[in-house]
Amino acid sequence: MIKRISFITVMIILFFFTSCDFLSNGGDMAQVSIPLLSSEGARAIGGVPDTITVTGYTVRVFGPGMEPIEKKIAAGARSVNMYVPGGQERHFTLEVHFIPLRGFAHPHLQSFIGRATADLRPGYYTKLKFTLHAGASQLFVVDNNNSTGTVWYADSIEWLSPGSTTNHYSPSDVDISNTGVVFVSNDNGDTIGFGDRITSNPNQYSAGTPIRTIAIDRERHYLYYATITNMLFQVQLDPETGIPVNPDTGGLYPAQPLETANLPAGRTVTLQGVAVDPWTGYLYLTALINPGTGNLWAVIKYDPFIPGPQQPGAMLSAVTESSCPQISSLTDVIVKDAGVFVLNMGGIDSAPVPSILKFSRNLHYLGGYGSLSRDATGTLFEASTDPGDFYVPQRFFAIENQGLYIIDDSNISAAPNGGTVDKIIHINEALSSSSWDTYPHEQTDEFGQTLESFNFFL
Ligand SMILES: [Ca+2]
Repeated sequence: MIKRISFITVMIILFFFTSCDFLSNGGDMAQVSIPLLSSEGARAIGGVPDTITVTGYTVRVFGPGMEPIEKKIAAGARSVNMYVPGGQERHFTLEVHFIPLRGFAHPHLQSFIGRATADLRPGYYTKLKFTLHAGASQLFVVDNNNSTGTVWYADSIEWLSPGSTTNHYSPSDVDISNTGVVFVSNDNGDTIGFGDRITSNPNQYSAGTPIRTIAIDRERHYLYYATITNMLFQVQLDPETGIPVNPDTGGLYPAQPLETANLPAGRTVTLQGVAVDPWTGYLYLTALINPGTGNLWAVIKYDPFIPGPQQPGAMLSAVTESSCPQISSLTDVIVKDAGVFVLNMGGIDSAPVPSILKFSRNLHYLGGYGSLSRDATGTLFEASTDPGDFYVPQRFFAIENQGLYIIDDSNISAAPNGGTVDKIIHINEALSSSSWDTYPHEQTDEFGQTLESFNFFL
């Protein structure tokens, strides 16, 4: 009997090794195929330049009623074949990892990403196609403590190859368009710089007003920006070039103002953060609104395309601090596969609230993580890089990279060199302390700056 079980076990193991795509033989699975080479029929991954060498692929799947799936595929694979639980709205991400060769225009890019959504019938076969755009990138971190400003960059949070460039603008945010062009907004002047890489002399898009934050829809080719006067704008990007220049006229596309003055929830008092849901094109906004009974912090789900009373754009739903007491004061927002994440900060001498709040795409509160790093008095910040210890989380960055990258700003004085104790944080979408990492790895008030000299916003 023992021998028989062993034989069956070996056969099962062999089965999985020889046909590892058969995740289950249950009747609720659907087969999905992604051709990677043109010899496999219509190649699914158009848009890969010949100035890169592909080093591998990752496929991720999520959807209602199923556990997320992640599958790694070696570089030489001809196609991806996998079994996925059948059902509606299976969201597939194909990430193509590569190393750049000579002549690749965007060496800060680390992957291309494509997305596809499919309804899968159990027992049926579906072939997926992807249009790829810029994916994971080097970490670009805006540092805006004075009127000159710096954009830091490094290959990873390990910061093995630090570098920086001083820009003539006062950088407030950075994002990357579908082709890999880098956009940096400016909250002192009124421009958004864009170019193939970070440069002190980029091309300029004049916004007319200083810009607090930007977000780029790489699927639908729009740049969004929110001004320090709390207006929201949409600018078309050319899909071929990824820049806001109309190829027919050579001129810049105009900025379309979107409706924010009369959101159904009330007047927008401040607009802090804007994020794009790449799956739908909807925006998520972090804002202080006034419904007429006083100011309320809110996370707003927003459709930028729906016709409005004067301008396009309308709120679809919102969650405010009156219904979600964990909301205190909000800075930035990001949309990942796992949901909508916002950066939250209470007063240092107020009741603690989580520093990161997680919501479903329909803005149901799913939980929080972290708190302000307080000293023994409980009323002052204390330098710490321990999991869950935050200063003032200001902004998400590296939007297409896996997990959450966060600028954690402070004005804690670092005694020997007079700067402030600031750090950058990485944590996974599950908000697991075991995934927590910071740069620098350790900090104290006295030696806040080790290898870097971040100042950020405070
Ligand atoms: Ca600071």
